[in-house]
Amino acid sequence: MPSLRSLLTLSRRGVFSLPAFAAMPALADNPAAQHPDPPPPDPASFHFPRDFAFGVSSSAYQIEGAVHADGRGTSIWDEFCHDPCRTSDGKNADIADDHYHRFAEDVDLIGDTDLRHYRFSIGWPRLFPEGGGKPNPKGFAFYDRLLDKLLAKGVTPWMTLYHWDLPQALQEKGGWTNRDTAYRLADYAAAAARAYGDRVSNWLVMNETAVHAYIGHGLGYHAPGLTGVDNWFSALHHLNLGQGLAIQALRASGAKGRVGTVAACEPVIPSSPAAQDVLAAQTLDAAWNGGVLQPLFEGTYPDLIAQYTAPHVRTGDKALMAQPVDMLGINYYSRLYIEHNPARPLNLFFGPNKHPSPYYAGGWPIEPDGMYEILTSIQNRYKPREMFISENGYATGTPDASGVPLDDVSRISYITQHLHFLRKAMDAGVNMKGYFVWSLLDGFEWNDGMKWHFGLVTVDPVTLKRMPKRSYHWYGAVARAHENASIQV
Ligand code: GCO
Repeated sequence: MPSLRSLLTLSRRGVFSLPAFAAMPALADNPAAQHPDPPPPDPASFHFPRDFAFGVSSSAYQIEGAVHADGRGTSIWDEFCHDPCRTSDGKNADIADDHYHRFAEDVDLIGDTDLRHYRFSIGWPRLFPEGGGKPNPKGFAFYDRLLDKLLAKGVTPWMTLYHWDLPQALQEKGGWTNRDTAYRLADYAAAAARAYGDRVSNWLVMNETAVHAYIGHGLGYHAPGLTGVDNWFSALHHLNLGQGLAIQALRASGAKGRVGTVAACEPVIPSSPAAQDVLAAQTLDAAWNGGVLQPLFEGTYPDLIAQYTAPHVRTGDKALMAQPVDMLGINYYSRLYIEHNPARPLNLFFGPNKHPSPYYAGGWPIEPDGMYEILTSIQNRYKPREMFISENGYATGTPDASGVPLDDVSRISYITQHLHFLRKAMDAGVNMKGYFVWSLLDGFEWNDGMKWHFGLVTVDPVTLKRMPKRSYHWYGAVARAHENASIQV
């Protein structure tokens, strides 16, 4: 039986580092060893409509640090990272990139490279240390400063309200397995609309409710570390309910512009044609993709999981979950490969990827065609008013003695390939309005600690000095060329 630590190397997709997949292709930190990358394309060679947004994404807990500063309350991830620390490298986010104190420099990094859109999240424990009740003025003031700096730099803010950092005080009352938390989220959303509605016109209620429910409440590899089918689907339903209530609360509190949310959506593939693997993949597809999109757009749950959410659904919930959204953010990284596993919830778990995709650090396959597949599938089924890629990114491993690979042509190649398939989806009729690279900075990567580096900019772990990579300059040139392009496409 693998040690707890080896099992805990599961990040959202990093299951391939589990011993069970030792036969997988070597997970080279530098995938160029697997396949030479082409030279970066001309940044002006991409053609997208004038209103298409090129941006960059982050989240509060992964970059801010300052976990005890200015009255911030404890979050479930602070608990997860201490006594004992349950990250695979033993690292926590107490400092992370210290964005809380260095936000002005980071906003300058965004604006100086002509990126005009920044998706970030606000920290619920900073605004309401106990999850509700007494607000923390210094917490609200931090995001005032961040928003004012963004607007002064000509960068449009896209504000995510909940990116997994639930106040621990609410967890102690059951967290997302307690229906009341859905109503606390709505109160928090209303407060954010009142405080920031004069400067924010792109609101994103949730980040990846299905992932938070499954990995944090079903598998226990993410905070709050709960396990089991009932915790998984109790959390999923209350997250969907909270999302609907928060959308209503934002609008009722005067939020202007576009109100939407962000879902992790990927094609789910059986690891083999065996009937039990096919059923496992269909079931996870129902929980991961359908379990969020169907309640939001249709007010129902997919048949394959409805029996698990039913005990938590009350009369009227379906109408509350199904709220009109102006936009839908899709986080796409790669396909998911699932197999039958009787030792795991719902007899399913991540399985080997039998396709010889090139991989990057963390075991993630490079499958840009999967983005086209999932976007066309969502467009055809749900017909969202607008969509955008809210996260798509490439990780390298912790730098070796040679230092951080700043000449990250592999990341440029990854972005290039995905922009190609994004354009292809648009040509097929998918109404895409933007693309946000995950992430601005190398930051905290959840249960993998500080192990994987997704940033366009790396951060020295000791000095916290920001060092832009080649991809930062190249992607900024793509945004600049787009802004200056004379032709409409
Ligand atoms: C997610 C989260 C991000 C991750 C990123 C890389 O999609 O899991 O939104 O916080 O850091 O996806 O795994």
